[in-house]
Amino acid sequence: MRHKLTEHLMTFSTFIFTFFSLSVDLMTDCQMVLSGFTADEKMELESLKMYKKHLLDDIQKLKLEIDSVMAEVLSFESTEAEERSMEKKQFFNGKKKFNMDPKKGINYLVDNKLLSRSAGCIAEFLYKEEGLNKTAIGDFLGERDEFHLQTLKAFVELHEFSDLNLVQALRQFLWSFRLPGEAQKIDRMMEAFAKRYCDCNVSVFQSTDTCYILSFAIIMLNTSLHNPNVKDKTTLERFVSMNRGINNGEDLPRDLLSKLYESIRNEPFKIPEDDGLDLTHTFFNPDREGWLLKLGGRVKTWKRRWFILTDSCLYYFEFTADKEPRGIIPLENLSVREVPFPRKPFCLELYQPNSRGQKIKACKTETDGRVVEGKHQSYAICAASAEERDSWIAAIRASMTKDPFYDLVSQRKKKLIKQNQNQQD
Ligand code: 4IP
Repeated sequence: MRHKLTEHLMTFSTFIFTFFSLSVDLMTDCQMVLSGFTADEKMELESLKMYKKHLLDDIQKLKLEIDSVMAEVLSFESTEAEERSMEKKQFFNGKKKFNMDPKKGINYLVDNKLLSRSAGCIAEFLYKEEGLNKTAIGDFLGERDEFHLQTLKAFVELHEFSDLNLVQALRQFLWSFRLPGEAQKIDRMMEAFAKRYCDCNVSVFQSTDTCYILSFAIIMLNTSLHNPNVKDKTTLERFVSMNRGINNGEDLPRDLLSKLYESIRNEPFKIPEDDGLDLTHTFFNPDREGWLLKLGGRVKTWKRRWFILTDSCLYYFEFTADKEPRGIIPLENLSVREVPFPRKPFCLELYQPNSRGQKIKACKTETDGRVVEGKHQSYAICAASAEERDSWIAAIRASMTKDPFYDLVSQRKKKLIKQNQNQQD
């Protein structure tokens, strides 16, 4: 629209200048023949001369006016382009902030009028916008307050599950974000998923709870069949028997279960890679963090390291602000206990109760930057006081026993059993 206006103004000004040049030519011709005219004709020519002068003045004024309008239009265009590039920059910043801290990122985008604070708009942003960290999306959607619940509902409703079997629907759902680590968050998201699936496929399950329980059974089946660390693979028979009576006291059709089983066996779930590029977000809400001393694996030197306990893993860093840890110790299959050390009174030990003498599965960064396997048979770690040591031991133990899936599913199963009992009474 604005470009059209500029074009018109330019055409008009070209026309004025052509007209101006023609008038000047005409007047010059008249002057050349002036000597051969009568007094009346001379007067007429004089008035023509005056008219020419007015005309020239008007043209000049018009020209100045056009110049000033043109300048205004051009400056308006460049301001608009600047504003657009500023907005683009702010939007990019908002996305970056979101990846670091989802709530802050959304507030920033809303405050800068780049996103409307409505559940629907935010859900669409989370579902469609490229470059968002899927862990951050999961964290945001898993929050408990009413607005986040509405956003989660709107987000789930953007998924179309009609005529998909449960595995196909889960594939779609689990690709749009990363399930958060916190049990209650997982619960809310899987509940919303189950509700949406049942709304899209009305006659498949007798209740949302059935869909919820079976979804977890499928996720666990996926881990069992495709995680190389799980030696005892779930068979179809076990999968069927695990899910006995979950359809309001009745069994689900064997055909359905075996179809779902085959689907997972043939193709594992594709879980989005963590696209945060660094581990920063992992350490947002650590279970515990602080300075501790750690004894080396082969060379027995004590090193002061910043420890972060989160997601059933212990990370240690040289400096608190480091983005990459020096070492990562997964706590799976480990135990923790107090241990006495000469001249180091407040020590704890991480050890493998079932495979003593073997190296603990862990990784560390060598001084040349290579990531290698850890060399420890046990980790000796020293705190500054008995109190600190004990609270680290408690936090590590709590982190080790955290199995969100197990608790969620068993609660839901209990609820179903109770409902069935009430119906029978
Ligand atoms: C090193 O001792 C440090 O204590 C390392 O700790 C430790 O690696 C090494 O153990 C140990 O040899 P020096 O620096 O005196 O050589 P950090 O990596 O925290 O600096 P861990 O595995 O404990 O991280 P080995 O087992 O790699 O030798």
